[in-house]
Amino acid sequence: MTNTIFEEKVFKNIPEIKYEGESSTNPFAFKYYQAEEIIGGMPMKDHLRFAMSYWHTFTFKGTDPFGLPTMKREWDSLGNPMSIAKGRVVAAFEFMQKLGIEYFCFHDVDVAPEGQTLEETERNLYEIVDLIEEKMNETGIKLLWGTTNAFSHRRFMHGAATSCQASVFARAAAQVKIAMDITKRLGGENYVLWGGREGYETLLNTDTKLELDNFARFLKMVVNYKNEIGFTGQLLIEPKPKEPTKHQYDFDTATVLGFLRNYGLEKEFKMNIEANHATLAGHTFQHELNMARINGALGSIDANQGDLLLGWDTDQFPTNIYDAVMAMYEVLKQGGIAPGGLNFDAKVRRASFEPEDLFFAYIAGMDTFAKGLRVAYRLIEDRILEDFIEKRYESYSNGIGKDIIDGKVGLSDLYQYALKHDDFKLASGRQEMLESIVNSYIFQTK
Ligand code: XLS
Ligand code: CA
Ligand code: CA
Repeated sequence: MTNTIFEEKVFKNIPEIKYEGESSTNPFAFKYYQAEEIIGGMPMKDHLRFAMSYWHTFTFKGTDPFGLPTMKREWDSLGNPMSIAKGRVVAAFEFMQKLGIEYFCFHDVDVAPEGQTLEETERNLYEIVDLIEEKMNETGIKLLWGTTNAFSHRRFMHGAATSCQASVFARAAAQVKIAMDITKRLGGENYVLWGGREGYETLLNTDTKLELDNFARFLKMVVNYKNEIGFTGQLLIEPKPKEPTKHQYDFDTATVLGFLRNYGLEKEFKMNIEANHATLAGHTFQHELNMARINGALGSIDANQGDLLLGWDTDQFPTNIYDAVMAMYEVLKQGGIAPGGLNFDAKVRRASFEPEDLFFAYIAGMDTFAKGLRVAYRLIEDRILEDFIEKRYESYSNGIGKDIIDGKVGLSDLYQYALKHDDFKLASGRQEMLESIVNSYIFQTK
């Protein structure tokens, strides 16, 4: 069936992307990403677990709030929506194979058109899932995570799990059920819940207590269903502070952790941290990764970047090496990202409308994170930050510091101590020195 969709390969003019090393000037080659190269006892590809985002790569056509589509894709000329959907599957697997990407992620609506009824939507989905499954078996490409889109359709104008309308809550639940069934069938390693429109525009019309309680009720149903069907993947929540709503309930990692603990859900969910969402929350990417990691909640990563001057969710391909180094530093510190991975939740710019641009974008993102991995690995191996940090806090390993840590003293004891000790041994934080060392690791690492 698949061979009859296109007469030739979709990306026939584009070569298979291979590693050529740093000195290569070939735009269709990796300069840093060498899938099988061993770093710290593991191939690069297993550290990075790159995934393709189906929606930005295969359904995005270059629209923005001011403009119509700019991108003409070969699959879009296939006629009816189901043929287009099938063409996308064939093109997507060819694309991933050419780049050597082993995982992908998708929302239900990315892969199949919505029908007039839920039943028809489900039928459409399963027809496409059959083809996806066939392609997965043929290529060995795997599903990093599945999810549902409960935010685009007009029925979700007031939210999904936090909608004021119970029948919308029910519809969102039905969609999640179907998407979880599909994710399980395709061997998905995670299931993502991004809050979509779970938030508010104005408090004048919002019962925040009921909405947050309902959100938790919804997540409990997700956990119960996971157990009911025996889905063994990791459940992930993706924090985002705003956009589309003025305030999203999943604001950032700290907010989500507080919410989960409040409702007794903290053991069930980890975080899918997105770089652009971190910056929208006024944090660095590393801050969000770090907060998730130290709380045992770093599950997976949406590796993109925003434009700090534009200030909205631009979902650009990551090319900032500094951010990539510090992100991979957090990943290595946690001992790896599996069963999560690095999903490029990123889209090419509206004016980058040619198919080649999709390849250049992924090559740029994969090379940036590959170099980030190399640098972060060396930084940790040389204990550059570890030794400094250890020394910086050494006052807590003996004397009064140890008593504080061991819970042996209270305010009165410390009052007595402080009366006798005002000889504070303060040392410089050496920020600039450390920044300069990190820079030299970036410059010198091949
Ligand atoms: C939107 C989110 C979305 C999730 C999946 O801003 O990043 O793409 O990753 O629903
Ligand atoms: Ca985003
Ligand atoms: Ca995302």
